[in-house]
Amino acid sequence: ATDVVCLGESMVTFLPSRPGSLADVPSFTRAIGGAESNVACALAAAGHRAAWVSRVGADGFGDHLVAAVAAYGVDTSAVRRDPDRPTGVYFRTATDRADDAHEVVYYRAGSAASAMSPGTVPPGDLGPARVLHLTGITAALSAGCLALLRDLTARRPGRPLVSFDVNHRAGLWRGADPGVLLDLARGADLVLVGEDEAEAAWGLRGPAALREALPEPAVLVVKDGGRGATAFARGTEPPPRTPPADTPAVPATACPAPAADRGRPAPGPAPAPADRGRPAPGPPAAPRPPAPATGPGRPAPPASDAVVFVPAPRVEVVAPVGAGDAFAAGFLSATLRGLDLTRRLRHGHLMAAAALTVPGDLGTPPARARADRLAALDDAAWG
Ligand code: KDG
Repeated sequence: ATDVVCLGESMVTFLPSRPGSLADVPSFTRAIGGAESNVACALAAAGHRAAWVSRVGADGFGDHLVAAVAAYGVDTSAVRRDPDRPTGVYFRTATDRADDAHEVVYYRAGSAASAMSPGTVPPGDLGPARVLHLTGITAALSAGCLALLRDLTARRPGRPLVSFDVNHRAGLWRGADPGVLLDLARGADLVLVGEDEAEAAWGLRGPAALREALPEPAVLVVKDGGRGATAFARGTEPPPRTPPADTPAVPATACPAPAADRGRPAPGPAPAPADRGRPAPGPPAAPRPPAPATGPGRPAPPASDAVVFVPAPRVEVVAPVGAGDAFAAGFLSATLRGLDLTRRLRHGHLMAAAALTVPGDLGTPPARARADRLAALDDAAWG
């Protein structure tokens, strides 16, 4: 059985040989990218059974993409080929200006994956799996892709645990309202969102405002770049569905933070559990308790949330693209293993650190034993 199915578009990625715009860079190196396949690759590298579901063209880029993702140990058997539409492509245009240091330029309109819809992805391609991982990128690709996400985030009995990374990409939403991402997030069990994207997409600032706007997901993780991440978890968090016989079951009570985590104040400024050098950008903001719900028709925000903040380790950032996917993979990996909330956040940070320190999307995650040792450091050693 599959642990995690990740559905979404992947693209052949071109990394610039030197900083510059598309007009200036003389050559590019081929790599692969795509938020959901990045998560699948990182999960497979961490020893989980991961599958990627998508569409690629019946072209050489599609051949390369499928082969490269499969080489990570990901099940690609549900990636279908479209003879009429191309595989998407994107370019990184790294500049040395701090304000737009790592932009992406997409060539994906009309791609094979953008033609996905509820009618074209057979339910059998999606499982059975313990977790279904989706992102907001898919919602921006086409009306059919948005309908597919609406369908997959509809609450229905027996569905897998639905994980949703908001992944607001401003370049894909020109003229369209990313407010729909909030509706989709409300249908998920586990939501990951960056503070910066939440402000850009919805005008919501800070973890407490986000939890107030998103009380439905059992777990909400709010990331604050290089500072750290805050997780809110309800005591009734559902376990990932149908644990296979050869992995330990995750009891329904195992996922919420242990009593010691509940309401724990934020530890001090980020230290380095590893030996890396960039100073933390400043002390992390203390997690604020969720505010009470307001307005008619909104469910009350969870009064019994565990709230945990874990600072990010300091790393020498080479390129930030892919770090959010790696964080999601680390958090999901620790969730599948039934670890407590603090360790789930720490595994997210450790995987993200691996992606931050390479030019491409995919870093080499630390071996599980090493990641477990680092995630088990006491707070003083970690933060
Ligand atoms: O998270 C990394 C992705 O953003 C990158 O690989 C490209 O999937 C991509 C996208 O749609 O932006």
